[in-house]
Amino acid sequence: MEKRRSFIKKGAAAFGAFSLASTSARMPSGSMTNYTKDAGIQLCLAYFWGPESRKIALSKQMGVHGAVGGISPKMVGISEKKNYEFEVIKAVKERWQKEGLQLKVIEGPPSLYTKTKLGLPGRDEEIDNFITFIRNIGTLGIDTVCHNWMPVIGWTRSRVDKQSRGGAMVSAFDIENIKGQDPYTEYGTLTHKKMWDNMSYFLKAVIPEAEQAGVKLALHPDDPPVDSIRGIPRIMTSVEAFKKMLDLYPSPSNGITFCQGSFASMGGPDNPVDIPKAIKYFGERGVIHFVHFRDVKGHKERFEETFHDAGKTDMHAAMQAYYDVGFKGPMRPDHVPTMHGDSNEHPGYSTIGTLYAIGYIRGLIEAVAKNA
Ligand code: CS2
Ligand code: MN
Repeated sequence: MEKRRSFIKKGAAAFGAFSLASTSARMPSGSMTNYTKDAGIQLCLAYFWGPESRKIALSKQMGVHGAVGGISPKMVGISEKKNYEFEVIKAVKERWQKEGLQLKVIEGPPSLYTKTKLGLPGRDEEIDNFITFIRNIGTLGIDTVCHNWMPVIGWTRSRVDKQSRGGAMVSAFDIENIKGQDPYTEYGTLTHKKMWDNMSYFLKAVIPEAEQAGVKLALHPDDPPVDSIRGIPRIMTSVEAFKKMLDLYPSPSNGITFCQGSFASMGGPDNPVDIPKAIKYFGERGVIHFVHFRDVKGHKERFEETFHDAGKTDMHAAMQAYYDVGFKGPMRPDHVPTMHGDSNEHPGYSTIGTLYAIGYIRGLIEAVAKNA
């Protein structure tokens, strides 16, 4: 009996050792040792209103060191200079470094040129300045620019205080609300073809320079992705439109800001965009240079923004798609709900909402990467 008991004990011990040995040999899944933080994705926050000290402090506590913003001469005390000039861009880059952050993507000025998008006199000077800007950021090692093709009226909503989960406030859009607006802006109306012609003219002038400078342009979808607003046509409003844009000038420097919320609000109630499929398609083409990871409920003519875990998209499947295509570029939470105790002064950019979003995004990345 004694012999049998000791055999079982030895057997169990051996088995235990074996299973431990085998898992240690196999590096147990879930171990931190062989996990690259955020699976190599560069998490960033947007600082469109300058170096906000509370947001910077929270970013560093979260270990999120990427900054996204525009080039503001005023921010660095050189107001007399232009935002595309080397000295200004260098000072802005160094200002973020001083805060312990790295300017990863330029989103906002100077990449918002109206005459270029509308094809007005003076566009060539705008394009020349944009090329100077591209050359300068390339020299300074900033390699991604988020731009958009929404002249005059940028991202727009019907309201920014819609009640969401637990009383948080989100932005919402209903096309009925804009039909009553003044029909036209000072620019009157254009055709969609004219907007495409202007896009082609711009890409032909700028993409060769961006290639030379090692800079990637990442075009953001029109938001909301409706046909036109107050006479200004919107063309970047579907997956097909992005395929057409890419084919206007195929190049690693001509890519996309995959704003997931904007893509999720494309299509009608019965033909939503398949987000993981779109990520896979554009990701396999190597043209997703920047991601805005957010979600909505609804469709192009009527939607509201949501908490990252409460929208229409399977966010885990979306993150799985980024992982599967090997996306390791900059990603930011984009718009978030304004949560209790936070101001709604900058709708979509509440600090508390951003904390929740970063935690959710990081958790999703880890879940995907550790189950790969
Ligand atoms: C946003 C942008 O509409 C969107 O999805 O990413 O509009 C962004 O908030 C603005 O470009 C900031 O200036
Ligand atoms: Mn966006």
